[in-house]
Amino acid sequence: MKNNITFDGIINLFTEKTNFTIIAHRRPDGDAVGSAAGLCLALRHLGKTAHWTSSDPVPPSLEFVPGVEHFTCTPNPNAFVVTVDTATPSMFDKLPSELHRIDLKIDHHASGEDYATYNYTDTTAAACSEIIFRLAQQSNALTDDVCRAIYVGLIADTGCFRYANTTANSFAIATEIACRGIAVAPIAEACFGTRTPAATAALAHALNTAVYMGDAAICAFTAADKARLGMTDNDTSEISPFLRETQGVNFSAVLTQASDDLTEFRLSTRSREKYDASAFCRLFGGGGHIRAAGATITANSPDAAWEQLTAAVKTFVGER
Ligand SMILES: [Mn+2]
Repeated sequence: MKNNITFDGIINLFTEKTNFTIIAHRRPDGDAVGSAAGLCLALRHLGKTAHWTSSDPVPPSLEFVPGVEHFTCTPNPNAFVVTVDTATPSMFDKLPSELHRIDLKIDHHASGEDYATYNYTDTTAAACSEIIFRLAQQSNALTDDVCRAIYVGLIADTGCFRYANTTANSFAIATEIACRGIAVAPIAEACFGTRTPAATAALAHALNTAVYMGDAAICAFTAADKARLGMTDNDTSEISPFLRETQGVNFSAVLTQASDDLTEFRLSTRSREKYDASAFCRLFGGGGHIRAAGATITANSPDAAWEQLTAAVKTFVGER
């Protein structure tokens, strides 16, 4: 990947253009929502027309984020189209095809593609929201609500400033946000201190069924498991990080069968220093970060998907 636009070049585009459609990746997480909603609010503060979208709805746990009200299911393809936190076209290809002509990509993933007219990737940013913060700041568009949205992305991708990607710049941005008098504790409480009853049930299922292979921990949810536990796909987001917390576990993987397409199994992985989770996910055409990555496995049955996963894990962790 190679940037073909500078930070200042992006500021100029934000000044020149009047109408924006922002795309966040499918199954939007805290950084995707924080980046998209934050950028949307900043552009609106500049007097622009701006909406944002994703191929999946905003999860209920992130509906509190300022700027979520500008999410649209009918995005304007004739606007200037910007993707945020979205490494590859596969992360937005379920959106209408007229939206696939991307004008500007703003991202922080180390793996990905330059699929836009203008591509800007800063892999030193712990969260894409960090880039959006600096862009909004330089554009004089840093409102309190922009900061709140960005803080969501910042704590989501750094795990509340615990992960290896956390830098002095992450803390500097948090400091600048706190210095404005914004109450940060309720944001952290909403993101990290609250769980749905179904997510707690999902955690119990994971703890009861996890399989350990060498220093890897893996578990699976079939569509039937999800129905029995009353779960949505959002209720599994905590599980792969949780499994990794066990002493001696250096890699965790959670496989979840999609309810709408029973041949689709979503894979969420986490790793410690020893392994590259994104390299593992690339085996299945996915990607992400070194410590947190995802992919989709296609299989005719949960058993077949599980077999694919365990075979790959066995080779990956070198267990015989
Ligand atoms: Mn991100």
